[in-house]
Amino acid sequence: MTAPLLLTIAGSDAMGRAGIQADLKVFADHGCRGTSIVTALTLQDAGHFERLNPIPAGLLFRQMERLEHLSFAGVKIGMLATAENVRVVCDDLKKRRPPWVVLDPVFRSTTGAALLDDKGKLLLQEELLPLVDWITPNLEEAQFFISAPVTNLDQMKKAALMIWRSLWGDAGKKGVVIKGGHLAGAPIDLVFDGHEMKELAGVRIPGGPFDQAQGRPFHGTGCRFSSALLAYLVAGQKPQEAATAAKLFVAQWFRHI
Ligand code: PXL
Repeated sequence: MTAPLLLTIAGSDAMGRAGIQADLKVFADHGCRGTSIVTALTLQDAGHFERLNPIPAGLLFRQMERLEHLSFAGVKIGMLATAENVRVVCDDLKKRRPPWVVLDPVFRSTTGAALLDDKGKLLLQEELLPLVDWITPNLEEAQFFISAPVTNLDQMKKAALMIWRSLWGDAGKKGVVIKGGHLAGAPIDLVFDGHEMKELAGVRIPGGPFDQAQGRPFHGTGCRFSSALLAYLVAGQKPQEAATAAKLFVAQWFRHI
């Protein structure tokens, strides 16, 4: 059997910690073949985000056209940068209808830079979310989607339920993982597949991505988590198991860099 073919639609991070470079590595780590479509070029190094350069929507569309003949087992969507790019991706998904789509909303870089414009956030919520299967918002993104504070586990549970219900009704394979890396206490992620709510406990690793004491913000965990989640879903794992495996995979990565 040939390895599953996956697509990442995301920004470029020349350092390879985040974005398409990271996604392609994660796909390969899980025995998948990978293709990529670039939405933006970032200029950054560790801890310093200099500039976001969105790819014009027409050029994004041209990249998609070149891959039109391929049939993907799954698509991961990361940073989109502009509302125009969100629109192009929506149109492509409607045509392509891939079996699995995982969306990491990516509103901001770890250093705080905006990675999606305001119109883009609204369009993503209204038009893109209903087209995908799994979404992996952090606390800030979940808060935007429900227009209410999401700063503790209780609020994360309410948010997961609200997001799921507002998007998918009773669709079966869809779900949301709210990433709690920015919680005040232990970093707990919350997985909700429409049936079961599961907490994924984590530990704050000294020097790791959410260790505020380390001084240098550390990026790439969100990209890797969503790409690994896609690979496990495509491999046929149950969503709750896929999310658990993805969290473990990311934890192993940042222990070793
Ligand atoms: O972590 C968010 C993110 C996503 N995609 C790219 C990035 C970043 C953060 O820097 O560079 C390409």
